[in-house]
Amino acid sequence: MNQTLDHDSQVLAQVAAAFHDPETIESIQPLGSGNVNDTHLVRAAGQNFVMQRLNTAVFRQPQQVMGNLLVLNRHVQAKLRANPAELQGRRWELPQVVGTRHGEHPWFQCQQGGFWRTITFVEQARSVDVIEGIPQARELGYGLGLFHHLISDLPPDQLADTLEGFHITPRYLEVYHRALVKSPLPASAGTDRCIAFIREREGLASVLEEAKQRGELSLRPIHGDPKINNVMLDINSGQAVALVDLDTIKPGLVHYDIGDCLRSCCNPLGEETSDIDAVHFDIDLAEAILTGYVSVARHFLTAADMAYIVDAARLISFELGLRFFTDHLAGNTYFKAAHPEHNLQRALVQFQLTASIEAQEQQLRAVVQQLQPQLPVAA
Ligand code: GN1
Ligand code: MG
Repeated sequence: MNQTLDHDSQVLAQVAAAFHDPETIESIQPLGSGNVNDTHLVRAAGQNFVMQRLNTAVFRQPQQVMGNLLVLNRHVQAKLRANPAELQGRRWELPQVVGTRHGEHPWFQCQQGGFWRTITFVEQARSVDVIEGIPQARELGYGLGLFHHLISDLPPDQLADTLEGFHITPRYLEVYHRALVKSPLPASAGTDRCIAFIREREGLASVLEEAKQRGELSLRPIHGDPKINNVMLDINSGQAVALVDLDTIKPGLVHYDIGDCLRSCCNPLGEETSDIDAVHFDIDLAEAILTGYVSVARHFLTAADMAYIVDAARLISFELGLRFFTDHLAGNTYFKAAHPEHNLQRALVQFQLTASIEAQEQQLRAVVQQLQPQLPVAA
């Protein structure tokens, strides 16, 4: 390693040395574009690793996040050993927790602050921020379906609730109302547009939570953040080979995941675009994703689950817009922002996407309807 390290690099080197013999560390580089944690690629002894500082303002009990990862790993590794037919011959990986060299726990608490952990890197794979075509959409859907299938028999109560309120849209609405009252920001065309958009849709915020309370939808283990670039695709075959970013695994509704997958994959301009008016939801991509998803998820999906898929796509797009806008009002304390209007722009993108889903609701329902026959006949 280079001896003339700046302060941050020194901290990174010190953290990496908690996981690897310093003699073997070849490089440490920033990795990915996460909005919450800090992620680095560490190369040591000829192997790649992902070293992350968990954002403890978000994940207040990071030990529980690690506990969930270990529970998940045990369960999925056992399933993979049985070589399930749903793999269809593909490789499927789950990032593994890497222990510290001397510590009692598989994480490192740095004196300069921060809760750090290391996991294995999925080799020979890449992720995309913006979808590249229909066959890829099918794979992204299949990848989420396979992930859900592999954890569908893991009792959700074996997982800690590491992020209370995550994807509970009515809670985000409450937080938004408080932020709106307190925000010192002057009104602008963008903020007025967001406020009006939210006001017209407050009634839809509880659609999934009410279905859960009525017992129509049930809690299952979920990924929590299966957005497009958290699905790893094999660099040669293009097949989905892993879902990464496993910190939000916890009990929830699969609809949060399906909605997040649809909103992030069917927005061909991507969530970081500044061309707000051109944002749209591509229904052909949605059809391919859902076809891939249902082809494996049909083993556990019910007809009631299917009935709420379109609501989920609309709701999770709306919810993310609401979360970005609330953070803009609160001074960008949750999502990393590159400029003061960044979270406002991101919110407008999600709201435009929501409107596009609403405009195509009937066609989307027809897409879901036509996938129903793939479900096994109820006993
Ligand atoms: C955050 O940090 P990242 O990019 O993996 C957020 C997700 C959002 C996503 C939007 C814990 O994920 O819920 O969908 O940004 N994660 C958390 O890009 O809040
Ligand atoms: Mg994430």
